[in-house]
Amino acid sequence: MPAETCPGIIIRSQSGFFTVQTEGGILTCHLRGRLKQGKHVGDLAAVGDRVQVTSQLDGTGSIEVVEPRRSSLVRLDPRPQGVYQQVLLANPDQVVFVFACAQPAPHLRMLDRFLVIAEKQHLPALIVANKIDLVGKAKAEDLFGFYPNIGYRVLYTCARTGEGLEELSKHLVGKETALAGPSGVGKSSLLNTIQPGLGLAVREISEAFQKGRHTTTVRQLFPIQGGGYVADMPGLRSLALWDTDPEELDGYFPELTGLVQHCQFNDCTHKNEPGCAVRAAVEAGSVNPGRYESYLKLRAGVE
Ligand SMILES: Nc1nc2c(ncn2[C@@H]2O[C@H](COP(=O)(O)OP(=O)(O)OP(=O)(O)O)[C@@H](O)[C@H]2O)c(=O)[nH]1
Ligand SMILES: [Mg+2]
Ligand SMILES: [Zn+2]
Repeated sequence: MPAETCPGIIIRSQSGFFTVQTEGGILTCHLRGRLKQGKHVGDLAAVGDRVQVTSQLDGTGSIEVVEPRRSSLVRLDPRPQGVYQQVLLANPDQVVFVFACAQPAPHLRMLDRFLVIAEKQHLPALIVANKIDLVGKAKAEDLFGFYPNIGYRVLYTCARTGEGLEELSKHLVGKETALAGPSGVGKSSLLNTIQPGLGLAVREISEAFQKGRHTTTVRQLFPIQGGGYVADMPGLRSLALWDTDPEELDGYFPELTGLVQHCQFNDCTHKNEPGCAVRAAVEAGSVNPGRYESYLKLRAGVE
């Protein structure tokens, strides 16, 4: 019985079932068996994938084709039979990293690691400094203010008062965005305020600072008004920098890429070699010392 296919986008995936948004509505689908044949080293279908589906008489659907991805946010998962590529999000246009100015205190070395991951996966990154009500704009700019100098835009927001949310919305419209950041920084709160009606679970203040699991655990794309989708991505903390050569790291720090060619040794590790242009720039104050610390930490991790 040949059925007509129609295009759609996977907006949710759970236990082998995919929720697909099509023009005609939402369809719960499974992956057509023949797509699973042969060897595969990563997720065949993931949230964000553009697909072709057919609908069955019982009202469910079947994914017939997964279109090639134009980008993806991937986590490598070591398994006994080899490293498996887990696709956290297919086809993102950008990643938005949300950190709080306080409660929890921003861990900028973690932000730097996220930025390197975005660079490595060729995804434009935007930084959101949320909870500015807790510290004031001036202190917030003390914390995050140098990032624009190295090419990362910073938006200052407050999910409580709505400050900065109009600008954030502008950056989200028409794009597919991965929203990431530590637990408790207000990712779900921001989405709820931008898009009333989503009703995402937000942690109670009393539990907000307990370490452990994210309140948000299901991977899902939310359509936003005016077009586009946002994915609230829990658990990026465990996203390791995989398969990266130490020298490659230079290329993922935008403020270092133009400098390294001026180091005296072309295999300079920028730690303590004589004639190191990176160290000279740190000492002269043109490279942020915290970023240099992040560089050394990451470099030690991939060596
Ligand atoms: N003062 C203040 N509190 C905020 C702001 N945004 C969020 N919160 C509070 O911060 C706590 C955590 O918010 P969530 O939205 O659940 O944080 P999340 O980033 O989604 O956390 P996970 O789902 O665990 O990753 C809640 O108590 C919110 O009310 C803000 O701009 N200012
Ligand atoms: Mg959340
Ligand atoms: Zn050097």
